[in-house]
Amino acid sequence: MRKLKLVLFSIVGLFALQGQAHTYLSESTPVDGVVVTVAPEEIVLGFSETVILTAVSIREDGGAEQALELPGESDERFVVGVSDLSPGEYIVSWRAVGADTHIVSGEFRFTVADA
Ligand SMILES: [Cu+2]
Repeated sequence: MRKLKLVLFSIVGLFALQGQAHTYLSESTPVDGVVVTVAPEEIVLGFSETVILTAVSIREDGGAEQALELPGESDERFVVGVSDLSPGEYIVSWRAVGADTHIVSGEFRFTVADA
């Protein structure tokens, strides 16, 4: 029984370590969930470590996805241009390859309010 507990603790510890090792999005502009009154002209994505950004797209909620132009280099922080965002709710989706070669992805949303 004692051995089993030890094994279980080891497994839990291993998962915790792996979780920490994964790259994650540590900051974004606009911030997830925010309501802005001025439409942003750029999207900023900041990661916990250097990544290769492989895809960023934006879509208005219920609308078609629009791929955004990627900055080429690997980096921790990326500025991606967007243009002509009319009032509405937007979802930014991203995908990147972390330093540990794992593929990570996620999304965040923001609302452009009617002026
Ligand atoms: Cu990882």
